Amino acid sequence: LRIEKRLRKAIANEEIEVYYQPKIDAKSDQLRGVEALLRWTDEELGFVPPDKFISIAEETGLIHPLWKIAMKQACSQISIWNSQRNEPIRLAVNFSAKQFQDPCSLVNQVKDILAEHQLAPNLFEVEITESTLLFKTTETIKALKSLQEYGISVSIDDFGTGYSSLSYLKTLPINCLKIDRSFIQDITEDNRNAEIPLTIINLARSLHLDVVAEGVEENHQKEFLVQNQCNYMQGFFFSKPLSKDDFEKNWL
Ligand code: G
Ligand code: G
Ligand code: MN
Ligand code: NA
Repeated sequence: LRIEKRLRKAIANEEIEVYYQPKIDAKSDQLRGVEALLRWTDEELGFVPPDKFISIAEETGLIHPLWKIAMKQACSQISIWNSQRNEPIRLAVNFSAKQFQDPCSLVNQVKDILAEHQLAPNLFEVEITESTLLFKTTETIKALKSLQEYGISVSIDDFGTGYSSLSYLKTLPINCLKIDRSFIQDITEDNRNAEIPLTIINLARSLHLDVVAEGVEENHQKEFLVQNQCNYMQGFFFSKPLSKDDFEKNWL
């Protein structure tokens, strides 16, 4: 309850900050885009881990205003960075299942915010978890379809940890699978325990989906993923999520 109160205040005063974690193109070894991840340090509570405040936000209905902060801050920042670059940076934002309860208005708000910041829809990605799809209401699917038709790409986050049925991967509006980091961290120096990442890479390829590896921490994991034609990589090996200033210093 105390956290909820402080969170309301933090949202009202925009004390929540977006951090950016690079996604690397495995073919070119270049920066492809970033995932926006929220960070909150409260005067009284100190640093509050995102897992904690996001689940509270989901329970209390604060997830939508929180998402709006993430969207506006990140879109405005990416737009500034891209105006100074030849190769644009793509932006991925996490969407919570709860937000698809009013899908029509969600889609319109996404379109409005992108337009407001002049961010091309094909540079924007929605990350949802498998559980979002499990709700599988026709409404959620319609919303994802219309985002996709608008040019936005849809990724399934933490893929492999939920209860995905393979049949829905073929029919649902999805562009990309993000292999959960637990599977990447299992890959040993001699490439043992790589069956699951390999299977997901092959599954993605046969369904014409992109595939991202999350949680890449070691060089041998990177090498394995590059060799096996994973499209994109993300993880502490390349960079942890960075504040705007640190991202500019290290990546621009
Ligand atoms: O690095 P990290 O500790 O940021 O993230 C912890 C969890 O919080 C992850 O599951 C991540 O997806 C989630 N998360 C971070 N930012 C957001 C956000 O803006 N919206 C949602 N729904 N989840 C987020
Ligand atoms: O659920 P989602 O994938 O959106 O969450 C991203 C979370 O993963 C963030 O908390 C981020 O800090 C964390 N993360 C990103 N890269 C790595 C990594 O290489 N190792 C570990 N342990 N966590 C990571
Ligand atoms: Mn994510
Ligand atoms: Na993830």
